[in-house]
Amino acid sequence: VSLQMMKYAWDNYKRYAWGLNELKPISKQGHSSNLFGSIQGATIVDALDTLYIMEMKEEFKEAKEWVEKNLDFNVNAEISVFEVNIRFVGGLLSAYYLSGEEIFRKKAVELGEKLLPAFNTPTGIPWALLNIKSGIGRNWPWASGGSSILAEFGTLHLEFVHLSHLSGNPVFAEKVMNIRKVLSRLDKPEGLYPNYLNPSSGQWGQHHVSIGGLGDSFYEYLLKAWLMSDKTDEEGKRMYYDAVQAIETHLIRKSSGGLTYIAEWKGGLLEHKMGHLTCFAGGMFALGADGAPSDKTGHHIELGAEIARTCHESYDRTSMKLGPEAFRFDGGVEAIATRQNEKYYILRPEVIETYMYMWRLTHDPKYREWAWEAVEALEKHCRVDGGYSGIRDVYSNHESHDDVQQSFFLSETLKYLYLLFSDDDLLPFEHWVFNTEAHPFPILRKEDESKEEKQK
Ligand code: DMJ
Repeated sequence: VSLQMMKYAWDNYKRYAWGLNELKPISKQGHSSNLFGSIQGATIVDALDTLYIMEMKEEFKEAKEWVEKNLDFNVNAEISVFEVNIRFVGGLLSAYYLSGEEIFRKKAVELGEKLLPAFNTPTGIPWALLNIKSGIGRNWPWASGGSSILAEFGTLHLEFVHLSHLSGNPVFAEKVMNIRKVLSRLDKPEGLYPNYLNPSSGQWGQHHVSIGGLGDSFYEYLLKAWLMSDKTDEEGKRMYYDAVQAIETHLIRKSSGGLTYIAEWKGGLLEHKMGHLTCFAGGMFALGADGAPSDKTGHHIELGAEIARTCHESYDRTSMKLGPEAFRFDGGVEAIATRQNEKYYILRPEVIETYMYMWRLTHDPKYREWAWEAVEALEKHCRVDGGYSGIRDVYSNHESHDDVQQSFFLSETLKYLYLLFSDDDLLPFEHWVFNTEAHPFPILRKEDESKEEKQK
């Protein structure tokens, strides 16, 4: 089924928005997001590996040809360093590792080089936004007194380690190791990492902590950096398990109805709200269970299972059976969105991602059943004439579509569904880690490194 869904999403993109960033499936035209500036083709690059894994050979070939002929980074564009890294660098790297086609390696390294000026700050903590022609960077005007964002500068590590590995140029890995160093030296309030850090002063901004938006993939990349290094990156490992300990103590709570959730922390006060984005953490806890201290392994799996259950409830308690952007545990509700501007669903993957990890790690059939419910809901409410669209209010009885087919729907949501209903030996966890946009990167083996050393 996810294969047919992919075909439908792709064919419509091709028909109405080929070469543009994303598709507007209702108006049947291209959608341009300012995250990528004037870089084009986000859906193509994000979808490459999904096409490859699903063995959609014709489509992969036409996507590759588009990359060869049209993917151009010599543009005057202000881009989001984080978004371009996870979708474009990540998409090109995984396309290279899966297919072995040199063009993807070349483009990934070329783009990586364009991103380097973002690190020209007093601390080396990169800017959020960068003009890739002039090399001038700045931060989001809304971010706490000129701060950079934890989930943005903390989600470069996997890609940059691979860029050094593939180019032979250590500069990429040095940049992200320096981010690590700055973070590990800083004092952390209650052991927690605030979402805002000023790249000039090296001081935290507002003490807001979140495992959802603004924080999320920083934690994910600590764990995955350790896994991707063949478990040699001890610092990443230590920082991950210490952070999870602090998150458990200060952020994880149980509702009176028995649902475990992860709250947000604002200068010591809890906001009892969980974002759809936060739901990825169920999969992360389960993936990290193996490396936890031996008496904690079962506990981390259990935590993953409880988050999965809570996120499933957030879907089940809507009329469309698709989860809202954020749901609350206060004012007499549990796992329900109470504010109008939190009731939307934009084809996000996090809940299905967690089902996929839980399925692989436990083989409890309920995760496939829950994923199937999501497939039915997507088909019923999000599939439209010109592709798949997000929904403005998942509690309503009639759909109001947002008219965007997000590129992560093809790279993540549909890929995770496909993996969930495939055998475990398709991209097995022993060999691959997924970046935060679901692009698989191979684990870098210790033996291979020492072999390379010898050859030198
Ligand atoms: C994706 O771009 C990535 O998963 C990112 O980590 C968070 N936001 C979207 C999906 O919701």
